[in-house]
Amino acid sequence: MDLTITALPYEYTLPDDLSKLALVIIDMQRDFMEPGGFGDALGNDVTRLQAIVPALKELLAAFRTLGLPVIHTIECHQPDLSDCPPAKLNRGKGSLKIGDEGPMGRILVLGEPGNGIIPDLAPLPGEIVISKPGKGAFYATPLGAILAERGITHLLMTGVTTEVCVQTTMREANDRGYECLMVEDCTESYFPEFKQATLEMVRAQGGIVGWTAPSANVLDTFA
Ligand code: C5J
Repeated sequence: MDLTITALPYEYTLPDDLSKLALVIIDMQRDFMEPGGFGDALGNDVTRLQAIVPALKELLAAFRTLGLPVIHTIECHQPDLSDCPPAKLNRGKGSLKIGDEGPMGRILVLGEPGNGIIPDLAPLPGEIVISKPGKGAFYATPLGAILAERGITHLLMTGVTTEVCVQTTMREANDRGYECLMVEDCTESYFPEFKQATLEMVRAQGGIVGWTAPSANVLDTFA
């Protein structure tokens, strides 16, 4: 297998041992993807996020076929909201706040129907699922310890939303020394211009935060 992915700002080199490469799928939850969830309560058009599901499903299937690590994250809070700082709880003045009862259960609360991952991308037994109270997946979670324990050094970043939880996690990972590539057609934002700006800013200055590439280039490398 050729261990390079055609990417920007230049080719991304995979580790010799592919088990050191993980697919990170950020927050593909009904709360962000479907009407009646957190994203919708904040006034966003959630339907546009659906566009990435087929490509992400294909990439996930490739990782599963190769037996490579897959890490899902969910943004969520405990039912008593003890892990939700007032600054987050009160931000936004949306139609529903975190913890309020919505059509899919309590908004952004762990275990509620709306807080789960969409069925198309449901985790399989054995795949890691990180519950995170913040935007970044390293904050107040065991993610760093899990990656270190498994010797994972390279991360393919996907999910929603590009400029919030995906970018925050990629920046956290970059500062911790991980080689990160954001998969362009497997991440989406409520704001197309923010997605474009994020892709450009992470790969600017020689890849100051990392690389970007379309999923076809990743799949070509695996073929
Ligand atoms: C947001 C996320 N946008 N998963 N969360 O609040 O990006």
